[in-house]
Amino acid sequence: MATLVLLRHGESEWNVKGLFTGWVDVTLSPTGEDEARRGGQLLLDAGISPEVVHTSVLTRAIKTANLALEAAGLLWLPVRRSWRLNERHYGALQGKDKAQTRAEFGDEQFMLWRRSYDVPPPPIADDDEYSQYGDARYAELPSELMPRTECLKDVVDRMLPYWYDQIVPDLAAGKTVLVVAHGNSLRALVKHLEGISDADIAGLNIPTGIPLRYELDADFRPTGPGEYLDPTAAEAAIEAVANQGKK
Ligand code: DG2
Repeated sequence: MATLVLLRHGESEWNVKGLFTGWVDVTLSPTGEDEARRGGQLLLDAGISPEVVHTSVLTRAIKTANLALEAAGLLWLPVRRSWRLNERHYGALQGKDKAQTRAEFGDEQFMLWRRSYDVPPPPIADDDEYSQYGDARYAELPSELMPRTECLKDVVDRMLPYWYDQIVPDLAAGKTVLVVAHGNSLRALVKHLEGISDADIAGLNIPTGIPLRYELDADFRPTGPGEYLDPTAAEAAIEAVANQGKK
């Protein structure tokens, strides 16, 4: 038995503006900072004490982890980071307004790009102002692994090696693990953990800043459904994520 806690970063500046973000490295909004601190307090109140932390290499997840850990008195914990926990690369949609995109392309195409399992948005050009091509943090990423767009299936494929190689060994050592990542990289992980079908994953939305706890069995499968540490707030926030792009 091991405990795994998933935490989507607090609200980002682009979440507030309603822009597709993906790999664009935006920071937290003031509300997002508060959400991150509250996430740490929720861990503390629930008596959950992570022993190791994994984050993406994006500022909004890193800051969220730091603020949550500080609130929980755990800023000293070992932290590992990987691009494999990054948000889904949103391709040419990065920097675009979600509501405008929905109005321009229609509900069906918007939802295909946003929530289908295997339809990626068009790729981003390397010279686009919102491309990550040439970003120093990906210098060691072989060029063929550097995404120009991703669907959720691509995220599952690049996230799972990190799950098996880096996170599972921590769980196998009996450690309580905190993963701080993103709406879609966490959807990919929850899909794997709960065995959600390619069709049903479209209906799963993850709110910002509310820890989601799993107890795992010896095969690193959940013994029951994931449990949000503030279920009432999670319910409303999940609805808000689902409705993004509707104005
Ligand atoms: C959001 C998710 O990512 O957007 O890339 O726009 O979790 O890093 O804020 P996050 C983005 P949706 O897929 O929910 O539209």
